Amino acid sequence: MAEDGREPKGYDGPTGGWGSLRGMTRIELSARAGPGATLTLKEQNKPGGYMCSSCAWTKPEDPHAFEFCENGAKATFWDLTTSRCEPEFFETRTVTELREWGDYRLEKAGRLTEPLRYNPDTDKYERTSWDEAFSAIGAKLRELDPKSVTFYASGKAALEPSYLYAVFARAYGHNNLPDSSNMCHETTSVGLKKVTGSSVGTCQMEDFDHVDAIFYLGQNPGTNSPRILSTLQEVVERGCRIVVFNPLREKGLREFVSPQDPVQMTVGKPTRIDHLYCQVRPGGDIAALMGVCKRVLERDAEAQRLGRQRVLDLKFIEQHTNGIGAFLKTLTDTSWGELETASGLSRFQMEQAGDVYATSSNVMGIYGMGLTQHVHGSQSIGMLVNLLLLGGNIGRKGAGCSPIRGHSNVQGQRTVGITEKVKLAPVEKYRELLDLETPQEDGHNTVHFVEGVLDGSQKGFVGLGGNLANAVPDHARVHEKWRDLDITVHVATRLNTTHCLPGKTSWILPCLVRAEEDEQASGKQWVSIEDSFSHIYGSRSSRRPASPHLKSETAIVCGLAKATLDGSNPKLDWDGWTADYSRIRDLIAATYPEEFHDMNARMNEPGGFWRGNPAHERNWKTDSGKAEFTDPTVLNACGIGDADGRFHLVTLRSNDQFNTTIYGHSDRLRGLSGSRMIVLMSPEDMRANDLIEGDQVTLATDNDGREGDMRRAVTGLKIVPYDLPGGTLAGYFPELNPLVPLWYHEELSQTPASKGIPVRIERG
Ligand SMILES: Nc1nc2c(c(=O)[nH]1)N[C@H]1C(S)=C(S)[C@@H](COP(=O)(O)OP(=O)(O)OC[C@H]3O[C@@H](n4cnc5c(=O)[nH]c(N)nc54)[C@H](O)[C@@H]3O)O[C@H]1N2
Ligand SMILES: Nc1nc2c(c(=O)[nH]1)N[C@H]1C(S)=C(S)[C@@H](COP(=O)(O)OP(=O)(O)OC[C@H]3O[C@@H](n4cnc5c(=O)[nH]c(N)nc54)[C@H](O)[C@@H]3O)O[C@H]1N2
Ligand SMILES: [Mo]
Repeated sequence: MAEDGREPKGYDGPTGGWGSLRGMTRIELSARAGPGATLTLKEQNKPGGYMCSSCAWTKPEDPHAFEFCENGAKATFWDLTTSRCEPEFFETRTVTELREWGDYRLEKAGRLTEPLRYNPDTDKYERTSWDEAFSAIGAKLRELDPKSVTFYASGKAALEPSYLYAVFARAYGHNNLPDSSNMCHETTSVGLKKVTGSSVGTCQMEDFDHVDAIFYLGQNPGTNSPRILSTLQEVVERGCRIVVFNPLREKGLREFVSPQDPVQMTVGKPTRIDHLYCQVRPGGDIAALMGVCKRVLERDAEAQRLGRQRVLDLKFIEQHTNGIGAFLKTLTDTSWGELETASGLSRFQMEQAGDVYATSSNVMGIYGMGLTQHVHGSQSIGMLVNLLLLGGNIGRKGAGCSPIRGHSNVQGQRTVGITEKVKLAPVEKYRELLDLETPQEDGHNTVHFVEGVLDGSQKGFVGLGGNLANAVPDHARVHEKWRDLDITVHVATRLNTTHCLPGKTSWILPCLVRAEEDEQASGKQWVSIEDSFSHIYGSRSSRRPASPHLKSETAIVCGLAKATLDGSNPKLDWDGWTADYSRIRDLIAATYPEEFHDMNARMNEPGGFWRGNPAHERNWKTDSGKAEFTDPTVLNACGIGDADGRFHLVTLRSNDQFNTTIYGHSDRLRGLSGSRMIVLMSPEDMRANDLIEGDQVTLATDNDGREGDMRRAVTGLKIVPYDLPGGTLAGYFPELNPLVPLWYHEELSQTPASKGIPVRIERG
């Protein structure tokens, strides 16, 4: 396949199957994964083994012989590459040169092996020692006002380093603790919490044994959480119906062949996953779900007339919910025509989906970035919860609301205190257990931090993983200003673009990956992580690290903290914690006794331990003490509506990518391959706009005349015809991030709205 161009025929195989094995092997070769990498995979997601660093989908109690998926394997191969990015690599390359490489080439240089310090005179990173790095960073951080420094976390680091990272930030003097969640599921943390009292999903694995219908919105399992496909296959095969809402016809939601099943792999037919596929337009979910609710009410009225069992669960609604009246009034006042326009669906499709709901006993809602990354994303989540509440489908076996989280420990990082919101930090416990008084005011989330970079008020950045300068909105502007920071520190496994934007002083601190052995003074260490179902698992590997100079994330956090703080608080035992992580877990257990008691003993139970969820027990931690119906203020979740010549752009991940890490150039499940600088557009829209395949265009953000705003554009994009709703375009993250204005974010959570960006097409 040409590196530049598109696979002409498109992909007609199912998800999983031989295609996924070939995809894995291709990346194993291209990543130059070391000998034994495939054997290491056998330990993945098993009790006693290590937990995959790719997605946050749950790890079953009784795992398959190979409990991993195509993309989990790619992530592991990527981590276990034999390529090394040693200090010598930088001798012949300036940072200015490397900045032009892009993340694909930079990451391909291999695993970072030794601490590096930026030398502004030579414009190069140079070898340094850990001691020198820690003490120089500590000295610089002490010079700065802590409030002007942000500690970012990208969602991979385990619970132990994450807990200590949050303690370090607060002992130093700020709550500037955004994590990747601020660009991802923060809409869930705020929006789902507002209506159910729970900031995380309410389902458990056993609910899948009882579910009859799943409403599956804005999540792409074939690429982003492939292990869920075996579960979806099982539920479909026992008769559960899956109703999908997605502007793209994603292969993983259409058909699947289990690579675990030798018969299906050789002679069997793929399993059809979707019962009904609704190609909503971007942000169309609010209206689409209102249409579904309308139908459910019609079916309920009909049941009442005929003396049949009601569709609504009246007892539940009365006992457990608040605010249905206002919602029903809005529903009655909104016409089918309005719902059709705002959703992009026909009345018939919404009615069919409503019929599935009305004829199912146990219904689950599952969603991802297609809901959270919109200006009114919390209203989309609210509307999904409305639908579930009508039938009493939360807090009951086989039912519930299940956001699919991103990074493998992103939920866990929030759980153990990485948050910019003071009210969510365990302030009392810090005082009681650590004699620590912590700052009173909220810190920066990602958007605030980036605003601070742009206006110069932020002076320092420490990143526990991630590639923040490339993951954020408006990154062309951000890149210009990032270098004005006084200090940038990156704890990382591989080189990326953000590292190539060094501040006035800058360090790269290389760390172990989860699939490597972590040996400290008291012996080999376990770490722990939390999945999307709030289960906590131990993780350990016996694989030799990529370099003898690497440190664990825990050791690095402790090293930085010790060098930065004045050492006057004997309770902050950074050396002791590094020597023995079980002591950190004791501290986590003491901080959150209800959820984490006996953590050291319980984390290695098969299937992990569950830290519980009040909404699962119908205990609603909301202001009213009940689950809240949402009365929507808009019908479409995009922040800027329709206008002549305006399209709404969705930014996507390909099947060969983990966020900004690009493994290769094949987006197999969408039948796309080659250049990532493409714009997908429906053939009808192409005709109407006089465009043909391969035409070169520029996309420019349409800010609806916002005063004082700048021009944002990405050039050099090629048009590719694709099955999409009218008025919709799609292309890749992070290449299209310069089009997302920093101010275009979710209304309650400030999650950047990367799924419904208003743009115009310019030729050339
Ligand atoms: N292999 C791999 N695994 C990953 C990642 C990765 O990059 N690669 N990233 C990890 C991370 S951090 C995260 S957050 C998750 C992300 O996983 P997802 O939540 O699946 O996120 P996206 O890939 O951004 O796309 C979401 C889906 O939403 C659809 N969509 C877009 N707009 C709308 C809309 O308005 N309505 C509806 N209903 N659908 C819409 C898109 O077509 C797409 O299918 O995956 C995690 N797992
Ligand atoms: N337009 C648009 N923008 C988006 C999104 C979108 O859908 N569209 N999605 C958003 C989402 S959901 C997210 S989560 C963010 C992602 O944003 P980030 O989390 O900041 O980005 P990643 O690409 O996951 O970070 C990759 C880097 O992490 C480092 N790394 C990898 N493994 C480890 C490890 O084990 N430890 C440490 N310390 N470092 C490691 C490597 O150096 C690698 O280069 O992007 C967001 N941005
Ligand atoms: Mo994410």
